[in-house]
Amino acid sequence: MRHSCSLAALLGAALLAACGGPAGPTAPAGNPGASGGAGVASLMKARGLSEADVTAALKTYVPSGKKDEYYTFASGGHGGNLIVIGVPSMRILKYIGVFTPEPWQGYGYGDTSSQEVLDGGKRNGKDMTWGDMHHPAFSETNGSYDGQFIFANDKANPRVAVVDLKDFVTTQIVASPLIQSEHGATFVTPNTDYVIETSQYPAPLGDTYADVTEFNDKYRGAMIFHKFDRSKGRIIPEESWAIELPPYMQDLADAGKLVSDGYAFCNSINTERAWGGILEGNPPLESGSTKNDMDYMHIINWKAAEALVKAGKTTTIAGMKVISLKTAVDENILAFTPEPKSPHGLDVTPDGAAMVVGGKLDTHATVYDFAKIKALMDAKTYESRDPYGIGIMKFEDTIRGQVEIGLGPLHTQFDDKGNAYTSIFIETKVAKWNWKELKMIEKISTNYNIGHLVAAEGDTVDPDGKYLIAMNKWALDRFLPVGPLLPQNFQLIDIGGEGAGGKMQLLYDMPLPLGEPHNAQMIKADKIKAFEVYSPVGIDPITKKPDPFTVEGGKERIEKKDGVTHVYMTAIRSHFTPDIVKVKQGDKVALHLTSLEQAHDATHGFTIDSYNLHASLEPGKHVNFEFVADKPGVFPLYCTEFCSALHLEMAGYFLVEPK
Ligand code: CUK
Ligand code: CUA
Repeated sequence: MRHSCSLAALLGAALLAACGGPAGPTAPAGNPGASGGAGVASLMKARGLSEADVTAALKTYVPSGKKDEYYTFASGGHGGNLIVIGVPSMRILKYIGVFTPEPWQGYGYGDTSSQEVLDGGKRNGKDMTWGDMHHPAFSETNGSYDGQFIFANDKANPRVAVVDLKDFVTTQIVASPLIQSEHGATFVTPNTDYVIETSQYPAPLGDTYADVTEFNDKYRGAMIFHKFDRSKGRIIPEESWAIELPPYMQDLADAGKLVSDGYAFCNSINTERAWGGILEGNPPLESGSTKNDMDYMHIINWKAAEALVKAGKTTTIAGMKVISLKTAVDENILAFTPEPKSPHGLDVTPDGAAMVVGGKLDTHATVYDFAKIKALMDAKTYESRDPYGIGIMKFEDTIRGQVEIGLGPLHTQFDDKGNAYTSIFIETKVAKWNWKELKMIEKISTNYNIGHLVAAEGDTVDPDGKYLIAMNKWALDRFLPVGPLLPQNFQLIDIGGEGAGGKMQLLYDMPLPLGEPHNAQMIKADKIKAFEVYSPVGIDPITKKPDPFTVEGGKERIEKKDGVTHVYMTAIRSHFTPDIVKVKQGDKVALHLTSLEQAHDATHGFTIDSYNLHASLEPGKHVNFEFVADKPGVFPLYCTEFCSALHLEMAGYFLVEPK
C-alpha cells in the first residue's frame, strides 16, 4: 500500500494547495489535505485501485458541467454511422446517421430531405441499408483540420459521404458506379479540393461484366478524385474524375502535403493478381496474393492528372472522366516503388517529406523519402516496368530507412515532438518511434489486436500529441460478457509524456458495441463551431436554408392542391397545430412541419403511429413528409421527445376514412 499512500499524500497536497495551504489566512479548521487524502486512500483500498489506476482516472475524469478537450469522430463500422466521442472522458456524444437510416434523428424515416441524401447512396437502384464504414476524414485548410466537414467511406457499397459539422448532419452521399468496392477512402487533399476514394477489389470498370478468368485484361482498379466545393458543402460529381489502375488490390491511401502537395500515395496488395478459385484448383486468395516479397506503392501526381483532365485527355466510363492506364503511363503521372510484404497503412509525415508504410507480415516501418521518389519519377528512372508498363523504382533508392518496430505494423500517427506511433497488429502493441532519427523508443500493450490508432490531429501538418486511441479488434476479457459477439475496445493512451518517465500510459477502456470501427479522427474541440438552434425557424438541415414550405405560426392550415392534401403544421411546447388531420384512404399527403422553438435543446419528435414515419424536430427545424394514406383507420400522432411537463399531451389524430 506504500504507493497508494504516497498518491493519497500527493492528492492531499494538491487539495491543500487548492485551499491556499494550511498556514494560509483562509485555511479551514482541521486539515483538508489529510481528510481528502485519507478518503482517497480508503477508496483506493476498497476498490483495489493502484496508483496508476488513480492517475489514469484523474487524467480522464471530466467533472459534470465541464467539457472535453477533443472530439473524436469514429467510424461506426457496419453500422454505417459516425460515433462522436469526447476525449479524454470517452463519453459518447452523438451517433450521426450517415450511410444507414438512424431512427432517433428521423434520418431516413419519411422526411424527403434525409431520404434524398440516403437515395444518393443507392447502388444499382437498390437501397443499401448497411455500410462498412472505414475511414472518416476531416476537411483541411493548408493541411490542418478546419472543423467544417467530415467525410466517410463505405467499403462494401462504394460511396462517400459529406457530413456538415455546423449541425453534425449528413448532407450528401455519392456512389460512383465506376468501382465495385473501395478501401483507400476517404482522404482529403490539403485544402479539401478533392476527397480521394480508391477501389480495393478489382472489377471491370463501370459496372460491366467479364469472367474472372479475364482478370488481368478486363479487371481494373481506380482512384477517384471527388471534387469538393467548400462553399456549397458538396461534392460536385461533374467535376470529379478518376485514374484507371492495374488489377492489384489498392489499399490505404493518403494525400501529400506541404512539399508533397499535389501527389497522392496508395499502397497495394496482391500484385500477384491472384483471384482465388479454390474449387478451380487455385490457391486460396490469401496464399495466392502473398507469394511475392514486394507489392507496389502507387505514386500519383494528381496535379498533373488534373491538368490532363482539363485538357480533355480522358475517356468517360459510367459518367465519370477517367484517365486511362495508358495515358497515365505515357504522361508519367503514375509510378511504383516496391513495398515490403503485405503492406498496410500509408501515412505521410507532418512535414510532407516522408511516407510511412507498415507490413502485415513484416517487422519494419518503412520510411520513404518523397524528394528521392520525386527525382526518380521526374527523370523516369525506373528499374523495371509492371505488365501494364508502369515504371517501378528501385526500392533502396526511394527509402530513408526502415525501423524494426515489431511484428505486423499497420497504421501510423504522429505527435508534435517528432514521434510516430504505429499499431502493431500481431504483437498487439503501439510502438512509439522517432521518424526523423529512425529510432525505436518504447512500446505499450493494447487489449487486443489493434487495428487503426488515432492521435490528436495526428495526421495533419501540426499534430497535437497528448492523446492517442488504440482501436482494438478484440476485447476478450475486458468487459462483462455479452454472448459470443463482443464489443470492440477503444483504449485511450496518454502520449503527453507526463506519465512515469515520460512513458505512454494506458488510461481508459471504452467498448464500441455496434460494428468494427476502423479509423477515427481527433480534433481540438474549439475548432468546431456548431449551431445551437436552427435560426430563423423553418431551416432544412440538408440545405441549411429556410424550406420553401416553412410554416409560420398562425398560418397553419390544411389545403388540397393538385390531388395532394397539404398539411401545414407547426410544433411548439406542447402542441402540434393542426392536431387533427382528416384524409380519405388513398389520398396523397404532404405534411410540412416546422418547429417554432428557438430555445436551446427544446427538441420535439413527430410520428404517426403505424405509418413508419419519424422525425426529430430540433429547434427551428423544418421537415416535409410525403406519403399515401393507404391504410384506413385512426392513428394517433404524437411528440416522441419528452419535451415538457405536458409532453404526453402533445398529440393528435390522423384520421383516414375508408373508401
Ligand atoms: S483498414 Cu481497418 S485496420 Cu480498412 Cu483502415 Cu487497417
Ligand atoms: Cu414535444 Cu414532447
